[in-house]
Amino acid sequence: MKKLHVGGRSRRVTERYRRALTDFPYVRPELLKRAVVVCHRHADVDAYCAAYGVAYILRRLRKGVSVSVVAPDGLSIPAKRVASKYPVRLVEKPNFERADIAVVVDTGNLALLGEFVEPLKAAGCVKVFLDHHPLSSSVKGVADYVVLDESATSTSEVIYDILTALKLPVSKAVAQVLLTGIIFDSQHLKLADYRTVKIVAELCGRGASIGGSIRILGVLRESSERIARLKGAQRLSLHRLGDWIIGSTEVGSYHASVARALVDLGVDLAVAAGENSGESRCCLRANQRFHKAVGIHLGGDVAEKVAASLGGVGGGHPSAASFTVNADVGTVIKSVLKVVEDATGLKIRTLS
Ligand SMILES: [Mn+2]
Repeated sequence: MKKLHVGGRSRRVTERYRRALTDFPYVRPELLKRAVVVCHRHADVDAYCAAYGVAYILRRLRKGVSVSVVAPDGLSIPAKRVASKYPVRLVEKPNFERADIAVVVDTGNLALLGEFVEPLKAAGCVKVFLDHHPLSSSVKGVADYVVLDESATSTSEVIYDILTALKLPVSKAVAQVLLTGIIFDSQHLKLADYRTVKIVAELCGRGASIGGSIRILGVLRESSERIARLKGAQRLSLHRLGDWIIGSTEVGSYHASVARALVDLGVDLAVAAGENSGESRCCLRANQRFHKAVGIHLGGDVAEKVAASLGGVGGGHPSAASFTVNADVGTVIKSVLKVVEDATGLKIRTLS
């Protein structure tokens, strides 16, 4: 099978990318009976929304196709909120052997598929990866087709590109869901560029609304999440990296939300970690100023490195990343600070 990899940092839409969009799903629709759509573990909003969009596209292309969506280790809390309003058929144990196609969304590293790595590798079906993360060798080794736009703020944008390339009608529901994925991954459009804004405008033209997405994402947080954010602030340790402020903290849950909250409070780089049955999860968030000036990629330069050194998995974006390892929280935070020191060549000073 001819593999089609479409990548690059360029915003320029290449002919190859355009062809990849119009050829999706690379299986003749009449042969499509069963499809599995796979999100990365602990699926975030973008992954869920992209999966919703793919399920919609496949059903439009082939009436009666059975589409099941799988999220290893379930959905993140905000993704659950999207799912309660816009459900898909979520299954715990997908049948890869009987599937004609497996579409993996928003997953830059194969290890993020957890227990489904081996079943996916072994499956005889066509394997398609749709993404906006840098292409990893682990994905290259398995994928038959990759449609990837690293300059897109979200995989939901890539799904919208496919929808329009195939000239499929965009329902109000799918417009709202894709817009929600875009709003989430672009940090409420803070990272949006011309093309993102153009897609957002088109989705709003199909009946979606920005206010609607923000309401789904939940400005009103559950009290448990607010307590985690407040505890995160209460237990905050501060460090200086040159003129930059790094904040580290320990919380049991809502790590991503806590890290985001610390950035909102004023740290340049937030490290929120917590232990759960021998495993530590850590989320990293930085403000755009830090990312632009310091130039470290929290996914590739920090999360992946710390995860590799402590025997775990991780990855992410330039200013948002996470990882899970088998180590205690103290070791995790120390390792993050050490990797940041090594990557920047600056010394970290912990404030008392
Ligand atoms: Mn994403």
